[in-house]
Amino acid sequence: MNNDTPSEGSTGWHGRSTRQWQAADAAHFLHPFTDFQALARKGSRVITSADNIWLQDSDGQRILDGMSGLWCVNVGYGQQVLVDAAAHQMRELPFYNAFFQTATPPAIELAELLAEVSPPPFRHVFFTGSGSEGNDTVVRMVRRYWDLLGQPQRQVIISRVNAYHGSTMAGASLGGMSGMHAQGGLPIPGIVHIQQPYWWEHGRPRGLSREEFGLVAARWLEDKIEEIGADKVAAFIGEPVQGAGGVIVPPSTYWPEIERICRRHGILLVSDEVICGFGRTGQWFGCETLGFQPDLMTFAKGVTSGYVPLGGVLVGDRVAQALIERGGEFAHGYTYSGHPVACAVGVANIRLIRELGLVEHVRNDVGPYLALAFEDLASHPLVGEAQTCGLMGALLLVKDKHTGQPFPPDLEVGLVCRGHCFANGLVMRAVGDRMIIAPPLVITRAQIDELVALVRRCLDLTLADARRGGWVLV
Ligand code: PXG
Repeated sequence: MNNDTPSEGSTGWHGRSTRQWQAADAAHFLHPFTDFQALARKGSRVITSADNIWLQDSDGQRILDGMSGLWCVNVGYGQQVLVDAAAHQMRELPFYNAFFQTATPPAIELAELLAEVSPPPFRHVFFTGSGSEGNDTVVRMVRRYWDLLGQPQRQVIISRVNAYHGSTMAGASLGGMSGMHAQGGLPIPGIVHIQQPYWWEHGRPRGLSREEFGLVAARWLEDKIEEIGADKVAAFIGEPVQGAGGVIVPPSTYWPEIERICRRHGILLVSDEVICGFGRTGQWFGCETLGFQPDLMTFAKGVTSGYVPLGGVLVGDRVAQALIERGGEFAHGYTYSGHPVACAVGVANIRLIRELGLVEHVRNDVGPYLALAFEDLASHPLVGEAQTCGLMGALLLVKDKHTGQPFPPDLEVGLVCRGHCFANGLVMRAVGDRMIIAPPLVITRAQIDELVALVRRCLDLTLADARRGGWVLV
C-alpha cells in the first residue's frame, strides 16, 4: 500500500496516511524511553486497532502481539464487557475523589474483589494510577509502618540490579537499571541493590546447579542486611520473575529462602506483581507460583488488562493492622486513587478473567504448552537457554551454544532478531540478547503454534544474518 494514502477501512480520526501520522508524531510527541532524533528519522509504527491477540497498523499490516501491549492486555483486545463497564461508569459518575471521607461504588467493589482473589493475608488495598505510583506508595508505606512501630531508623529498602519498578523518582531508584540511574541523580537515598538471581550469568560459570545457585543468590540479601544492620532495613522488594530485565526466572530455591531471611530479620517483603499479577504465571499472583508470602504487593497493568490506567498496593494484615490500629493520618494519595471509571473496568476485568477461567487456562493448558514449545526452540543453534513461567518466555541468543559464549554487545543481535520479528508480523521484545514474549492470556494452543512458527522463522533469519556476517561458527 502507498504510504501516503489513508489505509483502507480507516475511519474518523484514524484517516491519515502513515507518513502524515509520522510527521505529526515527530513534530509534537515525546515518546517514553526513546531517542527522539533516531525515532524522527525512522518514523514510528502507528497502531490503529486491535482484536484478540492481533494488532493492526496504519498500513493495514496484521501483527501478532506477543507482548500483550506492554505486559498488560491479559484478556486480549476487543472485550466488549470492559468497554461497556467504562461507558456505563462514565455516564453514571465519571469522577469523584476518595480523599475527604468519600468513596464510590466501583472503588469499594474492586477493593473487595481484589481481597477475594489475593492470598488470605491481603484484605486491604491502596489505589494509584500506575505501577510506578504503586511503588512510590510502597516506599512511603513501609517507612510509615516502621515509624508507627517506633523504629523510624528502619529506612533502607533493598532491591536488585536489573530490576524494573517504574520510572518515577522512587520507582526508578528501586529499579536496578544503570541507564536510568545515570540520568537525574538516582537512586534517591535509602535504596540499595544486590545482584539479581540470574543463573546463566552468575551461577552457570561457577558450576552451580540452578537450585544451589538460588540459595547462593538469596544469601546475597542476608550479606547486605548484615552489612547495613538489620535494625536499619525496612524492606526487600523484587519481581517474582524479572520482566523488563529479560524474563529472568529465578531458581525454585530462591524465593522461599528470601522469605526466610526477611522473616529472620523482621524485614518487610514486597512482591512487585505489576507484570506477574492477574494470571500471567498461572496463579492470580506470581508469589503464589514462586512459593513465597509477601507483606505487600504492587499491582497495575493486568488489573484492568491495560484498557484504562490503574495501579495500587495490596496490603497484608501485618502492615494494614499497624496503619489502621495505631491511628493517625497516612499523608499520601493521588487525585486518581480509586478512580471510578478505572475501578469499574477493573471489576469487569477480574470478573471476566474468572468467567473465562484464564488463570487455570494458563496454569493447566497454554502455559505448559508454551513450555514444551520453548524446550523445542532450545535446540536452535542460536539459543543458549530457553525459559518460561506461565505465559512469559525468554530465549537467550548466544554465539556458541556449547560454551555459552555471548555475542559481542556491539552486534546488537537481539535488535537484529527483533527487526525480523516486526517485518514478519510479530511483536517480540529484545532485552540485550534475550528475546522475550508475554502474549495475552486468551491465546489458544493453535495461536501458540502460529507464534512459535514465527519465532522460529525469525531465529532462522537472524542465524542467516549471523552466518553472512561471520558472527557464528555454525
Ligand atoms: N513494576 C514492574 C515490575 C513493571 O514491569 C512498573 C512497576 C511500572 O509500572 P508503570 O505502570 O508505572 O509503567 C513496571 C512497568 C519494558 C517495560 O520495557 C516494562 C514496564 C514499563 C515500560 C516498559 O518491558 N513495566
